[in-house]
Amino acid sequence: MWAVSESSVKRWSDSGALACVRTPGGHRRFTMQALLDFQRAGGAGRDDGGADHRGATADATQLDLAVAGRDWSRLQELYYEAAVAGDEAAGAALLERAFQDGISAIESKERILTPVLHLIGERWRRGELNIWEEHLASQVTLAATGHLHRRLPRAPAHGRVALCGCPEGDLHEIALQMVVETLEAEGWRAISLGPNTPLFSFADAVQRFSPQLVCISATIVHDLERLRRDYKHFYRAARHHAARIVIGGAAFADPQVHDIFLHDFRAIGLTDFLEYVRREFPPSDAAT
Ligand code: B12
Repeated sequence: MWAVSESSVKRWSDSGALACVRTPGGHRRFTMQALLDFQRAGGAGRDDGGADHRGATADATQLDLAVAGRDWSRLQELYYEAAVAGDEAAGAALLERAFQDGISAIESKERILTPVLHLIGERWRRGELNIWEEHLASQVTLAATGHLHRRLPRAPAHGRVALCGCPEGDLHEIALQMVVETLEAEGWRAISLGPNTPLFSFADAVQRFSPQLVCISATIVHDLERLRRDYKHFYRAARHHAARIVIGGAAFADPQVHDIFLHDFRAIGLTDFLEYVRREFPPSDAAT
C-alpha cells in the first residue's frame, strides 16, 4: 500500500502510531481499520519520510481525494497505472478504498474497470501498449474484482440458479466474472462455465442444472453458421427449463450475431441487468 520497507512498518507499530495485534507467536497483524486510522493521521508521510515515503503517501492521498470527490477520470488513471503494472495489490486496494467510501461494486465495475479496459484495448490496437501489458491488466482486474467480491456482504441465498458462460472461441472472461459476482451478491447460485464454452455443451449444462436464468457474454464470435445451428438446440433446452436468457457484450452490436441469439433481455451493462433481474425475479417468488 505504501511501498515502504518492513522496518518502517515495525517502527510505526512499535511507536504505537500504527496499531497492531500480536499473534501468540509474536507476529504483528494489522486490521484494515488500523491501516485506515494510520492513513488518516498522516500515514507513511508522518515521520522522517524518505523519497519512497513521500511518493507512496502522495499516491494514497491522491486516491483518497479521487474517491471522496468521485473523480472518475482520476480513479481511472490510478487504476490504469496499477493494471498495466500488474500491481494486483494496488488494484484491489483502490476498489476496497472506493467501496469503503460508498462506491458500490457495480459502480466501480462500470465507471472504473470497464472504461480502463476499453482504453487498454484501444491503446493496444494503436500499438501503444504491449500485449503483455494487456494480459497483466486482465489478471489484475480478475484478481481485484474477485478480492472485493469475497469481502462484500451478500443477500441470503434464495435457491435460484443462473448458468453463465461465453460462447466457443471467445476468451474474454472479465465481463462474465462481473456478471457472476453481481448475481452472487444478490443471493443467486451463479455457475460459471467460463470462457470458450461450445453452445452444444452449454445446452447440456442447462439440462443438468435447470437454471432459472442463463447469461451469455460475447465479445468476439466466429463461425456464425455453427453458432446458428448450435444455438437452436441451446434455445430449446433453455425454453424447456423455462430459463430466461440474457445476453450482453460487444459481439451483439452486430445485427447478424444479435439475430442468432434469441433472448429475453439484452443488457448494456450491469446496472440495467440488475434492474431486470430484480424485476423478473422478485424476492417473494424465491424457491427457498
Ligand atoms: C482483455 C482483452 C483481451 C484478453 C482477455 C483476457 C481475459 N482473461 O478475459 C485477451 C488477451 C485474451 C484478448 C484476446 C483477443 N482480443 Co481482446 N480485448 C481485451 C480488452 C482490452 C478488454 C476486454 C474486457 O474485459 N473488457 C471489460 C469488460 C467488462 O467490458 P465489456 O466487455 O464491454 O462488458 C461490459 C458490458 O458490455 C456488459 N456485458 C458484457 N457481457 C455481458 C454479459 C451479460 C450477461 C451482461 C448482463 C452484461 C455484459 O457488462 C460489462 C460491464 O460494464 C478489449 C477491449 C474492449 N473494448 O473491451 C479487447 C478486444 C475485445 N480484443 C480484441 C481483439 C482483436 C482480440 C484478439 C483477436 C487479439 C488477437 N489478435 O489475438 C484476441 C481474441 C481472443 C478470442 N478468441 O477471444 C478487440 C476486438 C475487436 C473486434 N470487435 O473484433 C478489442 C475490442 C480490442 C481492440 N480495441 O481492438 N483480449
